[in-house]
Amino acid sequence: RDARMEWWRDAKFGMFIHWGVYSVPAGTYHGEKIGGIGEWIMRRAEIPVAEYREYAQDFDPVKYDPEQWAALAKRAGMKYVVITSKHHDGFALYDSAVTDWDIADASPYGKDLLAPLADAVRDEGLKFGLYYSQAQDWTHPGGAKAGLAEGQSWDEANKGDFDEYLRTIALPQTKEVLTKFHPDVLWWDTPTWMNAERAKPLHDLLADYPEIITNNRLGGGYRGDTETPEQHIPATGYKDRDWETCMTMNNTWGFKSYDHNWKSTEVLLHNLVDIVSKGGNYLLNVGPTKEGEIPQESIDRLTEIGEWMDTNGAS
Ligand code: FUL
Repeated sequence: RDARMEWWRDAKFGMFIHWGVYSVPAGTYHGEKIGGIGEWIMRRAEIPVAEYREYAQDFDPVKYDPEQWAALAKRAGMKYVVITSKHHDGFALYDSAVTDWDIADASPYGKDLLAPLADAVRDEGLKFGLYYSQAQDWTHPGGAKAGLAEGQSWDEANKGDFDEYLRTIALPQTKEVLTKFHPDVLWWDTPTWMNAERAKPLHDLLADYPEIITNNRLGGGYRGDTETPEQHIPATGYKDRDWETCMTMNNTWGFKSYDHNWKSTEVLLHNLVDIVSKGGNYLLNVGPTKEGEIPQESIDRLTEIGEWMDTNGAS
């Protein structure tokens, strides 16, 4: 089989990181707890763009310690890390030339978050991957909005032409993340409003990166390299397809201050063994805070998984 997939198949276990401006409201809007996953708060509460942008003023991760994060992934026996370069709220965790809605221009932190993590992760001998929300974007005009018809929105400020959004934001930003960080994995998500014609230019960018591994969420019929069951373990795996179950440790990907529904270490280990025995990978999520800290509950569990690895894991 495909030599390009070899490291990924051997990896079995990776860290997913959902981090962004949504860690500021952390699940609460105007004193009200908003249901659902934390990184969807803008969409769920239909927060106006101007108001959501203000959260970035409070996204100042001075405690961010990429070496610690990379060491934690390594300690847990993980072999790769995939972080959100831009999630559905449109906010980029690196300095993007095509927008000021990014960590360098819109936050007091004022500098790229991704290169230091890429370096730390690779220094630990792990692979580095990027998530990029190519279709949904709730800030840049024209970006897709799940649950709404094309062109519809809750706010005039993010209405616009989807094709223009793809041409002026998604395409150049995908180019940026590929050229700046040379990710080993590119993780597309939610192909809302996509079709074959719209997906093709994004897909074609990958031609210059023959080693890169992509998932099945670009849209337009592109299946990528991997299936991505979310929050569940397929009963029998997938025939003739590589696959990766992504899963949260509590009930949210992005940090929510009041979500304490943590899975036990025992359950996480059981999931890992179940997935690996069926030929898949386990991409287990952490959702750091606005200060840049991985929740202690996640650190505890990953450390305990590392202890289990010492006696039961393959090196
Ligand atoms: C989903 C997204 O909409 C969630 O916010 C999260 O990123 C998950 C991994 O994929 O489809």
